[in-house]
Amino acid sequence: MNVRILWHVSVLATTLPSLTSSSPVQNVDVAILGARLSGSSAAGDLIKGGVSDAVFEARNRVGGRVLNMELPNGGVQEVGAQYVGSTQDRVIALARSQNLQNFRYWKRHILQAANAIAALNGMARTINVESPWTHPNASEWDSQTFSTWLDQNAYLPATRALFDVTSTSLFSAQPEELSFLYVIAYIAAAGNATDPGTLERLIVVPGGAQESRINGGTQLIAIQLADRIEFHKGSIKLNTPIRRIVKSAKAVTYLTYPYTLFSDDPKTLVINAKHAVHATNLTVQVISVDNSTIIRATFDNSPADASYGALMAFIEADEMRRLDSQTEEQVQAEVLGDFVKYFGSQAANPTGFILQRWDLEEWSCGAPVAFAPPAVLTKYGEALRTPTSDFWVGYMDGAVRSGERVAKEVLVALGKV
Ligand SMILES: *[C@@H]1O[C@H](CO)[C@@H](O)[C@H](O)[C@H]1NC(C)=O
Ligand SMILES: *[C@@H]1O[C@H](CO)[C@@H](O)[C@H](O)[C@H]1NC(C)=O
Ligand SMILES: *[C@@H]1O[C@H](CO)[C@@H](O)[C@H](O)[C@H]1NC(C)=O
Ligand SMILES: CC(=O)N[C@H]1CO[C@H](CO)[C@@H](O)[C@@H]1O
Repeated sequence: MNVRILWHVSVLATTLPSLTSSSPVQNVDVAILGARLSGSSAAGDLIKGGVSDAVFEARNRVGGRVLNMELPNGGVQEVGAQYVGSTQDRVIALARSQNLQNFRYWKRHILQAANAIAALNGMARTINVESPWTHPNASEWDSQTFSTWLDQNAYLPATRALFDVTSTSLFSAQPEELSFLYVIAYIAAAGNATDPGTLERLIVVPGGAQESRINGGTQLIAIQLADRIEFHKGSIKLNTPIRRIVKSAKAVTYLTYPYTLFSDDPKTLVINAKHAVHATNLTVQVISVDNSTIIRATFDNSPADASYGALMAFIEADEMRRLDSQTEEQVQAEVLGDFVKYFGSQAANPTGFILQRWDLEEWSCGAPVAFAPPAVLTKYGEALRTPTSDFWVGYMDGAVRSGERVAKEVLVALGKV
């Protein structure tokens, strides 16, 4: 049987323990790397389809960059992915099937630079979301940055400032870092098979990707997926980073673990799997174009019942790079300084404060999404795209779509459907 390697896994260039005949062996039909939304939804579908599987997760929790945190008042705040919106049908259907309720929390629209947005949307409509690199203008667009295009099409200072904030909010990257083709393809993916992607759907709140939140916090989706896997006697192994994958002549995958960046434990466990699924790898109250602030956008993050008030903000791209080496206290002081500028002196004394530094997390290395600089999509697009979703790449919806697709493909390959 062919071994399918879905999704790229980076292998660390350290000395790896060797496989020995004394290593314990576990046999499963399918081994799944990563208890994120994609891996967990695939695992649940596979188990329902009669396939034995095991999920291996490096962290001590499920959900990846979907993470709930508790405030001192008991309220739940997401510090990772939290919004769901129009055309994100699969993640909304999954949450509904789990009896999770979404709610609309927004009050205001953002201004739009209408002509540039219409031009971007027009280009996005001509993209084939399955293979953006086959577009007749792919080479031209992939050889320039988003910034180059903005220099010509959004050069008025106020318009440019809005696009700069849009870029850092969507990608946590400056326009100078992004391939223009990647930006167009990302806009094209902000839709589904019947509703083409638009930039508005990425950035506005009503009708867009940030339209709704999930009552109780989005990590409940990952936690319930994990419960479904365990209910069906599947397993999720936490604290289990997979460091090495070996294909043998019999086309069986061996996955060896455990040891972490910091300990070199020579123990290995060998897992024999017929298939491997690699599932490893977000409007607004304030939009600020004042480059002396580190917070450029804030969101009302109060719970559905408004029992307390919460503000959420991102520190993006160059601002976060500047703060990477600072302590939590220093970052908190800068954030509260900006909040006071926007909301007044009351904002200086919150009853609780949560700082989540995704850029310092070993198993994420940053957030919210991976992006392509120029010349990556046209060269490697096919290899990068195969395992992921055509729509809502980088969003919870795209994760659920890819998990569901992979489960279907594996069930077909194993002759279960
Ligand atoms: C696309 O999204 C819209 C809004 O969520 C939905 O009504 C429509 O059924 C979706 N189309 C498909 C093909 O899923
Ligand atoms: C592709 O590029 C050509 C030349 O720059 C331009 O005229 C054309 O409008 C572009 N196509 C799209 C879909 O933007
Ligand atoms: C902030 O913006 C002003 C005006 O656009 C510019 O002159 C200045 O260099 C910018 N400062 C930083 C730190 O980017
Ligand atoms: C396993 C894997 O592909 N990890 C990647 C996740 O995304 C970060 C940031 O985009 C990469 O640095 C990792 O290599």
